[in-house]
Amino acid sequence: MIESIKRLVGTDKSQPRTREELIAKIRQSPLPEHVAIITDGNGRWAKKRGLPRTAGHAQGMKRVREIIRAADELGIKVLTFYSFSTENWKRPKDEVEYLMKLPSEFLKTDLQELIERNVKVQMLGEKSATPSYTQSALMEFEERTKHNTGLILNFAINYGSRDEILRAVRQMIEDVQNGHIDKDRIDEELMSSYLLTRGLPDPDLVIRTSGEIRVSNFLLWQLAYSELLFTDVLWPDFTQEHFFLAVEDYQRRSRRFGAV
Ligand code: V0D
Repeated sequence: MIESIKRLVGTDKSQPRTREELIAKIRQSPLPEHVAIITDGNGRWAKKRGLPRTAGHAQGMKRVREIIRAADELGIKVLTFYSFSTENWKRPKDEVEYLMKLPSEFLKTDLQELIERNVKVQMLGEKSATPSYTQSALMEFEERTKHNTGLILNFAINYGSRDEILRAVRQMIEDVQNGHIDKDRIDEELMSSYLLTRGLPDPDLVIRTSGEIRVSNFLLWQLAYSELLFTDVLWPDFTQEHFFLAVEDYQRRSRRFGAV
């Protein structure tokens, strides 16, 4: 269990609380605008049960769906999932193939609900390296939800933060050379505008499941001031309640330490 959640549960004398009480309480305090999640532990979850790793990914996708609903219900503005890193190509071929089918799977089961929820789906990362059936599912999500004004849902697919920063630097140098920008005008705001997250607020809260205490090339520039929450819970076991408690933990931490 999340260390800070253990602490929270242990010190909260008003236990037990219903889901609705928890949500109502959370909505009384400032929310994190942007929550980003590293969804780790699908393989380990499956191994513990003697199942193929792909079974962990299937259960992981169900949790993605539940957390989208929870974030939408709370009124969070941006939710980002680190679904596939540039490193993940090194996994067994059949596992990569399975992962690449998930977006089209998700399209069949969830696009309608996301449209009804007014969710806007966006991608971070280089789509062009993925198979054509993956690309068309991703494009259909983006296309069919591009005018929506509710929750912004980002999937980082084939994403790596150092690569993102390098591309930004190269583009900025080109724009200095062709006179579009002035070298002396390069500041944090301009740099942010060259990143894939342009236009989005930086993550306020980053959650990583499954016990690893690293950021692993995820949003390195953007998480300069983020609250980080690491939990031993494996992603396929991460429920809405874990999410609500994580947000509540964030609220307690940001009250204590102020905005920075
Ligand atoms: C596996 C846990 C949803 C993380 C969740 C291609 C690892 C299940 C999507 C998805 C993955 C992506 C884009 C989109 C709609 C859905 C997804 C991948 C992996 C990598 F528009 N789950 N999911 N994509 N997993």
